[in-house]
Amino acid sequence: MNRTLLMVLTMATTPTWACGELTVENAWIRAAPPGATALAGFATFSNPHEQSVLIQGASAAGFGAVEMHSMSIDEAGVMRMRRLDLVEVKVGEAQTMAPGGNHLMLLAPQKSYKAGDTIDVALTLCEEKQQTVRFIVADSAPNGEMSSTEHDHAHHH
Ligand SMILES: [Cu+2]
Repeated sequence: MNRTLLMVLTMATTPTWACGELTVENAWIRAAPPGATALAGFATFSNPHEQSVLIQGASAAGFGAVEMHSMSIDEAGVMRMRRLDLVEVKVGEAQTMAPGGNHLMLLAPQKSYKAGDTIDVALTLCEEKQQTVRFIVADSAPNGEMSSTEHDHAHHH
């Protein structure tokens, strides 16, 4: 976590952040062929507290690093991923990480995973506070949801 950034954000808006755990649904990691250098994780986070909760980082045993990324498609149609230092989960507004949008990027796996395996990811929510979330490895979203981006791609191919 970038301490300077958090200080700037805090001074700019003077909010107080809740430090409690998030409600997590549909936590899954897309199955990838052996030798993949990164896996993408998705979930829907909602906030049962009275102030925003900040996800400030993540880590997982068996991976070199876990980053939070946004994804967009530039004018040339090329997918761009950008690293996020913070993801804010507002009260009453679910933060959805789904294919085509924000996601967790689990880098440098030390072994390969197959559908049905589970991976525990520790989210850093505030100083000294972590929440461990169990993700299931799957070929597609467990609830069958399809992001708008995926939907578009399905029609174009
Ligand atoms: Cu990414």
